[in-house]
Amino acid sequence: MRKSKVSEPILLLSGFEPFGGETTNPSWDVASRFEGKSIAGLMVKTVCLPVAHPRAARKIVAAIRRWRPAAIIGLGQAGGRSAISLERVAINLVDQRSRDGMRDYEGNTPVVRDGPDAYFSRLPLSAILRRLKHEEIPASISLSAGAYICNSVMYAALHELKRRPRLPAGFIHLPYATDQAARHPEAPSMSLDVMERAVDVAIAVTASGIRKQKR
Ligand code: PCA
Repeated sequence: MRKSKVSEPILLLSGFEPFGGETTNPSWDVASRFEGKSIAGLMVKTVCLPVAHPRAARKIVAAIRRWRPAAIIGLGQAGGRSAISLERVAINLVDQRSRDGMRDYEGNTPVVRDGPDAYFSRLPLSAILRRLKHEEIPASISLSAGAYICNSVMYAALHELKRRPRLPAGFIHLPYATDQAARHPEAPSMSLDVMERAVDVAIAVTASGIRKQKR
């Protein structure tokens, strides 16, 4: 990694503020390490999102309009998962009832009114998974990004990009970081350094997919 040139295409990398009683969120702790870095010809711009609907979805859409990125990767914490989760699908549903302290949206609020039921990730998930396995980083493809704020951000980004179908965009959930592990002794955790390596791989593989498109 090196400092970037201004002319490089942008990869927008998002993370989240802490939520649910945590004081940190590995998604932002990892994302913020990449701000201004150049990886495989893409310059990384980061944005930290609130864990709130609809503010998070609005903020990612505003960042897409502002930075006009060539690729987007969203990061979020999925406490309890044991591996890097490459999300395959985002659904048009925000269900916040199960979360303590959050407002009750009666269950079935759409992310985007009258939007399609779902969007599929446009990241090269199989290629990313292969590279992560090669690096011996635990990872898997996930069929559910949930129905909470991470899902809403993935959905809102893909909806915003619906007229740019070749632009790679998607979402990756991260386990608890080791600094959170003491509060969750039963749950798996991963070090921020390993998660950083995983995100670096995801960015590099995404960048190489863009280069292949151009050939
Ligand atoms: N994880 C939550 C919201 C923010 C985050 O980091 C989720 O999975 O929806």
